[in-house]
Amino acid sequence: MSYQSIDYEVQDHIATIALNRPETLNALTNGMMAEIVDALKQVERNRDVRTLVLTGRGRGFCSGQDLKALGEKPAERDIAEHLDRYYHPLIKRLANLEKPTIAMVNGVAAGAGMSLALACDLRIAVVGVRFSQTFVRIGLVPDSGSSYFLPRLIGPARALEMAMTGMMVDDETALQWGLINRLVTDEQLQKETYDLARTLASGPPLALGMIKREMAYGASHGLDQVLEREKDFQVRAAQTADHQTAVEAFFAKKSPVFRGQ
Ligand code: T3D
Repeated sequence: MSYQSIDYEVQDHIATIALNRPETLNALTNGMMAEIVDALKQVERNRDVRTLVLTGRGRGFCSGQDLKALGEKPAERDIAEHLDRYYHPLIKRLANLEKPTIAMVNGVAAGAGMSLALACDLRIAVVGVRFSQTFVRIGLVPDSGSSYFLPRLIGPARALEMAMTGMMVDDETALQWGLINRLVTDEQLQKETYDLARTLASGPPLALGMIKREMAYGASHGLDQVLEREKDFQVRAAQTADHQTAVEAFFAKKSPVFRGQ
């Protein structure tokens, strides 16, 4: 599939999806969401890809739903169908991808555009970045997973304040609140992101996939269930060739080479 609204490339085991409608700050259209889902399927299928970077072209990361695409009578659209058909498959596929994901947040992230950043595992953002749950500003409520991810990430009080006011959260606040992992200059953004992506791409792929699932499970289950889940995953991890070779590498005082086996 050749893409109109995104760029997709793979280099050194790292896939990059770049939203590419900069004139709208990368607002989401149905076509763009279908393309992202298609690219995510490629990331899933391609064993050569070990890490995903999601970013935007131009000065924005993503401004959420393309408001122009809603037409003249937005209140009359079938929003449930729209969410079911486009947003939910995208967010689920991104959040459930069994490979590490990094949002390289190059600029403003608003509405479902912020949800996209939240659905990634890690966020590296540029100085000057802004985040907003703009939904309320247009009389809507958070969707695309924002009300799932946001309170878990920054706590219910801050999540509610963002959702109820649509306030803009600036770069330093985002870092202080734990909305982002790192805040870097424009010049450092690519290097910091891809250094981290390379670190993740050289890790044990099977264990990394399980770590994602373990942490998500841990966030919404009790201790007894979590201990059982950890045991299940640890049994699987311990049976991998990657575990065996990493222990051998430790005693040989060498760096392990993980093969995803
Ligand atoms: O069916 C469904 O609706 C379900 C799904 C809903 C999910 C949602 O995401 S709802 C929320 C939709 N998004 C928004 O409400 C955000 C709208 N945008 C903004 O509030 C602001 O643009 C930003 C805060 C993101 C950035 O502000 P600023 O001042 O840096 O930029 P700007 O001047 O507002 O925008 C620059 C251009 O991008 C501008 O076009 P122009 O005037 O230069 O031709 C603007 O119209 C365009 N743009 C920005 N956001 C969108 C957009 N065009 C279409 N859709 C957008 N979301």
